[in-house]
This record gives sequence, C-alpha cells and structure tokens, in this order.
Amino acid sequence: MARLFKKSAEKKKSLWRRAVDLMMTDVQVLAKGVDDETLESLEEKLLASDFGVKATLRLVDHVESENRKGKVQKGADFRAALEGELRRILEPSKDAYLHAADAGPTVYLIVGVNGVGKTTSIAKLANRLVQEGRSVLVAAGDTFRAGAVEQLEMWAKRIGAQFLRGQQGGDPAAVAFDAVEAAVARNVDVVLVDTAGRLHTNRNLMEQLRKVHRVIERKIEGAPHETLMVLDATLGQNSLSQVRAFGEVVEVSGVILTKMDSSARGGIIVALQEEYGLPVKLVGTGEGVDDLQTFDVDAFAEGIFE
Ligand SMILES: Nc1nc2c(ncn2[C@@H]2O[C@H](COP(=O)(O)OP(=O)(O)O)[C@@H](O)[C@H]2O)c(=O)[nH]1
Ligand SMILES: [Mg+2]
Repeated sequence: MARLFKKSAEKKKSLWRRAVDLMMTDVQVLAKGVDDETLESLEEKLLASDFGVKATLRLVDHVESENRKGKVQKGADFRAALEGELRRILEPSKDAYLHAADAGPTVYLIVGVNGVGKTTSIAKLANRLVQEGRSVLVAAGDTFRAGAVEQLEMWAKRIGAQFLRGQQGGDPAAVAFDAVEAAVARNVDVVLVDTAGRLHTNRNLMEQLRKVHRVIERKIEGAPHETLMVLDATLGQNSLSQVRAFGEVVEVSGVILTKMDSSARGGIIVALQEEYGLPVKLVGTGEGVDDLQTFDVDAFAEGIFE
C-alpha cells in the first residue's frame, strides 16, 4: 500500500518527549551501582508513567540482566540499557506512516470515547493534508451529540476541506455511505469520517460503529485504510480498557494520542505497542489546528532522560 503523510521536519519542540524523569535513578546508579532498590525505583517510575506492567517488567528485566553480565557500571550504561530495550519495544512504531489507497480515495475512520479529541484531530489532520495539496472530505458521522455536526463544519470551512453533513439524530452509517460515494464521484483524495464518542458500555452505539465500518468496507476495497483510535494521554491506563472495548467492534490500526501538551507523560505509547501491538501514529499537542505531530521514536527514546 502507498504511504500518505510524509514525515515532515517538526518545527516545534516536541513537548511530548517527556516520558518519565529517570534522572534520580541515574544518579543512584552512578553512586552505588544497580541494586534491588534501584530496580524497584525504576519499576515504580515506569508504572507511574503509564508504561504498563508488561513493558515495565521487560525493561526492568533487561536492565537487571545487563547488570548481571557486568555491563552496567555507570549511569550512562544504565541509560543505554534502558534506552536500547525501549527502542526495541517501539521498533514497530518506527515507520508509523498512514496507509493510503493505491488508487481512488483513501478513507480513515476515527473512533474513540467522548471528549478525547476526535473532531479536533480530524481538523488537524485535514488541515495538514490540505496544506500538502490534497483534496479532503470530512464527514460528520457524529450524529449523536448536539452541535457536533456544526463543530466539524466550522473546522472544514476554516481549513478548506469539503464537508458532508449528517442529520442530527440520523444514521451515521448513511453518512459514511454518502461520504464514500461522494469521494469517489468527486475524485477526493482523502475522506475523514468522524464518529460519535461511544461509551463503550453502550451496546447500541457500538453496534452502529460496526455498521459504519462495514459500509465503508463494502464501498471501497481495502477501506478504511486506517481506523484510528483517538486516546487522551491524560487518562493514562484507562485508555487501555477503551482500546480493548473498541477492538472488539472494529480493527484499530493505529492511535492518535492527544493532549500531550498537558502534564501527561507518554508512557502509554510504550504500553500500547507492547500490550496491543498498536503504534501511535500521530500526537496532539494543543487545541490549535497546527498542533499535530508525527510520532518520532528516536526523539521519544532520547527524551526519557530529559
Ligand atoms: N490541550 C489539548 N486539548 C485538546 C487536544 N485535542 C483536543 N483537545 C480539546 O479537547 C476537547 C474535546 O475535543 P473534541 O475534538 O471535541 O473531542 P471528541 O468528543 O472526541 O470529538 C476540546 O476542548 C479540544 O480543544 C490536544 O491535543 N491538546
Ligand atoms: Mg467530536
């Protein structure tokens, strides 16, 4: 499959580089080598930074084993051991580009619970694609929440994207159907389909989402080319239960992690990859339309000691 959305040089300093502050551990190692206390403190910090149990144990085990081989003498060795294993975990995220159709419209379905930043992320993504010279159609598939259609319409106007209106209270699958059909007819490059923030406990809404996905699948072979789950970084480990719930209904292909401009730490990125094999493809760093970055594994791995 072709690629969309080239990695561009990120101008803004990456606020989301902070993963966890490990300087204390670093200093401890310098003073007395790696002991149980150091490993325990590392474990605590990783867990507190949302790395999740699986990745945390993997990282701590690796440092411990390197230490047993006598390879961790200085703080710098400790860093290197940790950073090396972290990079291995995140290796599959390394090339986390967005897939695109070889021919015809590319369709992305955007899912997630209420308030995580789906509509805002669609606006940001649409903006970037329009600026790269592509034609974009955004479809207001959140027919559930009052004002949701207007919110997206306002963004579309500002950005210069085409807009397809859903009826408030109408069938979101019909909106998806119309959007894909219009995109084919008008030769649109990319379709972004917004959806209602389904409480994953609401069976009815989840069933609707399944239907939206099916409609897109049937209209265009290989579509949706991405089903992107939007997660709010400030929710930490709660995001993992959202991933599990949505994963039962649609096949999620990647994550847009929002609100990394807040005090949130990016450890969840590691948990998502290690526990669910899900790459973070885009990172939201503010409420503005330009506040979207591609995820950079190198910057992230280097940033954990900042
Ligand atoms: N600080 C910050 N706020 C964000 C970000 N993304 C979205 N928001 C805000 O989160 C709120 C909910 O966003 P919205 O897109 O309506 O969420 P939706 O319900 O998932 O569609 C809005 O106030 C957005 O401005 C982000 O990356 N950083
Ligand atoms: Mg919305």
